[in-house]
Amino acid sequence: PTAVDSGASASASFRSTDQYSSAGLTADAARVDTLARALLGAVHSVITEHEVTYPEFQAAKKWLMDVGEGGEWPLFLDVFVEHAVEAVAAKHQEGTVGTILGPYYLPDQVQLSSPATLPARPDEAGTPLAFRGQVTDTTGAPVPGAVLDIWQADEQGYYSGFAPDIPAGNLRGVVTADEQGCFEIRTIQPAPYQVPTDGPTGALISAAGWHPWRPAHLHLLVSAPGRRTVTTQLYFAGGEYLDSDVAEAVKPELVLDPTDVGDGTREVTYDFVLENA
Ligand code: MBD
Ligand code: FE
Repeated sequence: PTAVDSGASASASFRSTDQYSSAGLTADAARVDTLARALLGAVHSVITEHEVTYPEFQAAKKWLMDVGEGGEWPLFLDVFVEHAVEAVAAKHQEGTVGTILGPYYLPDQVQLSSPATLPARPDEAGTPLAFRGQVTDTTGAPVPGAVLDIWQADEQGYYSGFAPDIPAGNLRGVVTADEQGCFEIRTIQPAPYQVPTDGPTGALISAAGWHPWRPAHLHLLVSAPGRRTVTTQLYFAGGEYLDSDVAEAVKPELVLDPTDVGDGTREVTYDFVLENA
């Protein structure tokens, strides 16, 4: 998939998806003054310290315009900035450790009950994965009827809704756990994700000599009435890019180590703890 297919599609989704909403933010001139002044001050410092030239300033301006016109702001900001925002939020959170949401969440996917199999193509490639666990509260009590909204890339690293030729809803689902908060989700192991190399975000990455990869991951929103929703991602032990995620969103608590059960299927258990809202 090209940048037009993936990075840019995230712009349309961003504007219409509750999870990305800034509703509830109140106008506060003092806060805007503080943040805008600090941000502009940081930019001015970079220019002064590194003696940024006019051609560099104009190239940066063109690149910023390209990111907007290409619809890649959600992609760029979630890859390079969201981890810092998440770290601030995490300071005041209890329960299971989370990480960034990223640009490829889509709401209103198929509703399933545990044990569930994520929608997949008849010939979906990839190692089958059985993912099980239990959702509890901070006292260890089961949370009945918890919901796991899960989405992932396929074995080529592409997300449905953000790549051509993948059916809508593929490898996405909203799974309700049982009365004990227990769940089982059958899917395939995703592949690492590559930031599209043909858009402005990819152009920056290659101009800087960085690599464009995220380690393979499952995305989850784990929720229940009266609890704070956990936004997280789970990674795979031994996988590539775990130590060099371009989005800096890996945490040691989030690395799964599935075991092969013999028939080619891999199994893993991971429990979630939700704090009260
Ligand atoms: C992804 O799949 C992702 O999870 C993030 C955080 C950024 C870009 C692509
Ligand atoms: Fe992702």
